[in-house]
Amino acid sequence: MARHLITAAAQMGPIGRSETRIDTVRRLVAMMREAKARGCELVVFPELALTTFFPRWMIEDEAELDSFYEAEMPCAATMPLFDEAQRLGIGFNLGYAELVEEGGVKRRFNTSILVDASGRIIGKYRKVHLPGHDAPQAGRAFQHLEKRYFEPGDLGFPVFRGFGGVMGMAICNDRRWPETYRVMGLQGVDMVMLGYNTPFDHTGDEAVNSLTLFHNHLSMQAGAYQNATWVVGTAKCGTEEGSRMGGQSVIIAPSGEIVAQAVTVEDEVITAKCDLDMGRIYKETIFNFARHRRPEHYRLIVERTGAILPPEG
Ligand code: CDV
Repeated sequence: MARHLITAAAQMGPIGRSETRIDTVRRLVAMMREAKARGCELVVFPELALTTFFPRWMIEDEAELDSFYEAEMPCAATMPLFDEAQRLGIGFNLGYAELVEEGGVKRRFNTSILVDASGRIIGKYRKVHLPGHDAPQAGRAFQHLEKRYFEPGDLGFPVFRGFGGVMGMAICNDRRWPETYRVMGLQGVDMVMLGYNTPFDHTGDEAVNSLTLFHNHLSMQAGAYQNATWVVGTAKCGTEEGSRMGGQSVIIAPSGEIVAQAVTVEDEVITAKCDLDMGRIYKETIFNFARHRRPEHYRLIVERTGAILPPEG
């Protein structure tokens, strides 16, 4: 039986610092309804989709910092999203800042969840690759303090059965690392859902910054092709509190081809009919991992040299 999953990427324009969860959830619900009206069974929202991208600021006041996190999922403010998903019969992937208290100690993660069409959470992922710094950097108009505000995810890269396939999640900077896709590829992933917030000024080097949108697609298209998986990359974009962020949300096939792409830097729903069996030809031929991967050789090379670079001299 064909495994088709009509999927939406629900890109978001900027979220203002003072925008309430209620306002933001209303925007998410509107896009969820549009996705459903266009026949979708799954909608993928961005990283930190409930608030502005707060790691751009040094926030000293703990209560203020906590206000950007969710201590409960769902809570009263996010419940309308779950209720609407259940009413419409559509699943979703949502990124948010997660606050957990363990033995009186606060732990903070950059998290995403996968919710099925009955409104039930069936998967959780915590961002592994945290870019930026743990302290403010001099001379920057905007900071990138993810290393201060989150700890690296402790759940690995799990995959989940749902939506007729094997589903995986990644968050923003994870998309630039081949290991992200490969760990899920080794578990037979059919679709990687991935939200991002990518400011254009992240390196301080104009030449590199000007390649921001190219590198965005390059990394996701390579990850899709090399692991024979669909990738749904959803941006939060536009000029948010003065910080310009890249859009170009995409749905990418296991061939590495882009089959849908956003054309605005605002709230925009793009959709594609994703054949979850499309990756099979690649998984059985060029990327048949069992037949062609040589992990024992990769290990030997590292063991012999003690490093990946050849020794000097
Ligand atoms: N939110 C992110 O992880 N953003 C990074 C930027 C800072 C490079 C990204 O990889 O898009």
